[in-house]
Amino acid sequence: MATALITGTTSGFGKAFAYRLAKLKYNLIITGRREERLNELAENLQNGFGVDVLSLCFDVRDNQACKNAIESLPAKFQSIDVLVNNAGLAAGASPFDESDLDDYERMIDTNVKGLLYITKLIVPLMIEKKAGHIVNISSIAGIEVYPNGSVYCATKHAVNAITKGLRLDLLKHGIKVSSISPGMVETEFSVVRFHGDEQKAKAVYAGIVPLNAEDIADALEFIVTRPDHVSINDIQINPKQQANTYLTHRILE
Ligand code: NDP
Ligand code: 8X3
Repeated sequence: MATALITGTTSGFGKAFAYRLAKLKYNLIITGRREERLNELAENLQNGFGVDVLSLCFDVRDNQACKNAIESLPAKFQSIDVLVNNAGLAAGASPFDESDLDDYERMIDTNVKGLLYITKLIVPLMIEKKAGHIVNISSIAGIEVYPNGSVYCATKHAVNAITKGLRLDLLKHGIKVSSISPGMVETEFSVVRFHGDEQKAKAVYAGIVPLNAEDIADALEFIVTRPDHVSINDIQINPKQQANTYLTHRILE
């Protein structure tokens, strides 16, 4: 059986990815900071799909914690076939002059540095076995910059540059590198972005039918189930009512 490591599985895409890959019979390493959610998820995946699940609770912003987690992998989880770099967030949605430096640091530390810390630890394991697949979760924000989102967009532009660079550098090792770049998906993402303000979060999706985490899991399933000779570079996926980052067709009652 193949093994996948997914970061950020306590919610949203990551949780849907875990269920989808368990359905595809992957053994799983699931990660996040909320231990109770991780334990519950691990139990459901093991009982529901008969796969082996290892739960690792740590903050991807902490390089030493990432190292400790990966170095603690039992032998049977050390051969990782798929790495899904999913943990990430937006913090704040204000014009540059009104936005908060702490929010910038949270986004850069999580979306860029956290992704690098994990990738740096997993790539040698993949090189050793001359196989593997890295799937980075980017965003439409990595393609277009929108008002009040400069730093979040910058982090996803960075994810795209890293994805392309990894694809070049890991080519000779037989490692595939893909990304998924979704538009608006209703998860806990907007609640986190607006620092817990549920009303502001709900307003993001007013008058549109947003994507849901299952739609993104469909994209991941497509990417990881292609034949070995096929590599999907990126899947950009939007709701029907979203043309780009700032043009949505809202039908308000
Ligand atoms: P959620 O907020 O629902 O999930 C985010 C996940 O990331 C959680 O499991 C959270 O776990 C984890 N996470 C966040 N910070 C850290 C950290 N410092 N260390 C470890 N884990 C962390 O959001 P989504 O599922 O929507 O987002 C997943 C990814 O998709 C992100 O990279 C986001 O940028 C991207 N994305 C989201 C879109 C959307 O519209 N929803 C669209 C395009 C891309 P915990 O809090 O337990 O640590
Ligand atoms: C999240 C998508 O456009 O809401 O990455 O910022 S967007």
